[in-house]
Amino acid sequence: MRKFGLGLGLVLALGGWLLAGSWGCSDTQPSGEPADMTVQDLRPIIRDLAPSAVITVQDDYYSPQEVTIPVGGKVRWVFRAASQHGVFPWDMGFPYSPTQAQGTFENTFNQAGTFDYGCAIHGRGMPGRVIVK
Ligand SMILES: [Cu+2]
Repeated sequence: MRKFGLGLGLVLALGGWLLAGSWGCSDTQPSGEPADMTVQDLRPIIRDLAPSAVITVQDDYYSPQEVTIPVGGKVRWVFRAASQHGVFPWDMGFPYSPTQAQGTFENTFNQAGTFDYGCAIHGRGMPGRVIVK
């Protein structure tokens, strides 16, 4: 009985310590930092996470073939093909993708313009265009 009492006491003490610890944590966080963020602050973060356009790379075309995005927007190409393809900008206006059948490739467009691209293997017979404005 005495042993049980000691064990219970330890459990209660440990529980109290854990409780105090967890309450203590919230006190030590920088005061109100997340609450001070506005929707305007979050917008570029959300924009960086979510692409402005998603293009599927298939045999042998991009779908959609043309997208229009805002300056600072991101395009994600999702490769869902049996054979290998690429995303190759003719004027080298953005980095080119690896040649692949499956996988993804992303690019953020920070300047306005029209970016024509094609497939590194199938050339201009597989046209694509990103309009940034
Ligand atoms: Cu191709």
